[in-house]
Parts: sequence; C-alpha cells; structure tokens
Amino acid sequence: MDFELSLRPYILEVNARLAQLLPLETAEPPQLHQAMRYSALAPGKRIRPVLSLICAGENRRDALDAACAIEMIHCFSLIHDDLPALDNDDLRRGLPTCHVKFGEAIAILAGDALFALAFETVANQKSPFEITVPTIQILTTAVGSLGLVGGETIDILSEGKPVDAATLELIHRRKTASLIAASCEIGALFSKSNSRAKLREYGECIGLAFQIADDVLNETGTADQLGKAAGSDRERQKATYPAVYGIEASRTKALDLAKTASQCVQGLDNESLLQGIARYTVERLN
Ligand code: GRG
Repeated sequence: MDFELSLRPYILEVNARLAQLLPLETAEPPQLHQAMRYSALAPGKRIRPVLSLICAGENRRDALDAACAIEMIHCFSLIHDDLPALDNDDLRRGLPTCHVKFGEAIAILAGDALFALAFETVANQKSPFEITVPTIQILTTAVGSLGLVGGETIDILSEGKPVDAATLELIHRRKTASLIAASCEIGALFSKSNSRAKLREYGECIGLAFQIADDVLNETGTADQLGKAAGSDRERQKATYPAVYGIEASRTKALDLAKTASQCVQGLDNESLLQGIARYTVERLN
C-alpha cells in the first residue's frame, strides 16, 4: 500500500495531462470524443506511462506527453481487445466496455482515433528529433505485426488448441511485454543516464511477468476485484501460463522474472522504485 502511494504523484500527472490532450467531449462528433475520454480516463493502473516517467529520471516532465501517448495506445488495444470479434468482454476497469456503452462502430472508431492521437502527441512533443524519431520507431515496432498486433493474432488463432511453451512465451512477449518494454525504453531516451539497454531488458522481464500474473489473476480472482471478467481465459480455452504450467509454477516463473528485472536496474536512477514496480507486477491483486 505504501508503495502504491509512492506511485500516486506519477499517476496524477498522467491523468491530468491525458485529460488535456484528449479532445473535449463537446468537440464534433461528440459521441466519438465521449467514447475516447470514457475509455482513456477510466481508472486504469497507468503502469506503462508511470514506468516511462520513472525511467526518464530527472527529466520526467519532458517525457510526460510520450508517456500519455503510450497510455492512449494501450487504451486503444483494450477497446479493440474487448470487441465481440476478439474477446467479447462486457467489463473493463470496473465499467461497461466501450462497445457496450457506445456501440461497436463508435468503439472501433474511438480506438482508431486514440491510435492517431498518440502519434500526433509524440510528433508535437517539445523534444529534439533525436528523441522524437526513436520514440516513434520504438512505439511502431512495439504495436505492429511483430509486437502487440502479432501477439494478439497468435493468441486468437491459438484459442482452443494445445500450445507449446515457446508459442505461449511468444504470445505473451508480443501482446503484453512489447509495450511495457517500449514504455521503459522510451522513458530512458529522455533520461540523462546511459541506461537504455538495461531499462529495455528490465521492461521485457516485468512485461512477461505482468502477463503471467494477469493469467493467474484471471484464474484466481473475481470480476469485482479485477474490474474485468474473471475465469474467461479458461472458458475461451486461451493459451495461458496456468493452463500450461499450473498456478504455482506460473507464480514461480513470474517471481523469477521480477528478480531478474530487479537485478537489471541495480545502480540505476530510481532503483528502488523500479524494483518496487517489479515486485508489484507479480504481487498485485488486480
Ligand atoms: C494496434 C495497439 C494495437 C492493438 C490491436 C487488440 C490488440 C491488437 C491487442 C491486444 C493486446 C492486449 C489487450 C493485451 C493484454 C495486455 C494486458 C495485460 C492488459 C491489461 O493491462 P492493465 O492490467 O490494464 O495494465 P489497466 O486497465 O490497469 O490499464
């Protein structure tokens, strides 16, 4: 709890800037802007933008717009992931999903518009092009066919089929770890220290651990606790760590990854906060 309190200032900065960057609900067409704000400002954990800010060290203010862009992309992926054609979920962040609230067409378009706004935000950030261009490179690679979209595709195609350990890890690395690793690496671009490779490696470890913990929570948690469906992975016969390794071995794998992540950031700026996030990633209850 103390640790979660220490992240509070970062979360508040992200929430305030996101509210400024998103078009007003009254802007034409209002239904679209209401849907964008509804999903993006809903109470998510903000772990990705917070990681970017922490990895930026003393220069965290410069990294704020890029951090918000990452959260917009994440929200886009959640909106589309929840659609009937993909996971068909009704609950997200404790609220009706975007398509349940606004209809499928508006939800698809709100996701598309959040994706565009993310890159508009990065292009408009007041940073030198030596930072902005790599930010765009890292982000596009993280979300493309070798990142989120590819991971989600293998995930959907694997439903109901037995998957081997290598395919399972590939799905999780791409659909979840890629954006978390990108969040850390992009933060590092803004930092004065030469820590880009170490922070990327840290992000890859906690990203994989985060998805393993998510799989475990889907098995062991409740919808009230998670703010989204519980037990749905088993119902849809998804490729998950508990399905392949069992709950206890999955927890052990996540803990080992968190330990490796903690070693990656030894001696770096904000070491203890980053190590706290590594622990939180695997110990979290939602
Ligand atoms: C092109 C961005 C893009 C996406 C299209 C739909 C899709 C392809 C990818 C889905 C990727 C996805 C939803 C992976 C699951 C990652 C995950 C663990 C989500 C939950 O993240 P939390 O727990 O959620 O950080 P909150 O609500 O706290 O932000």
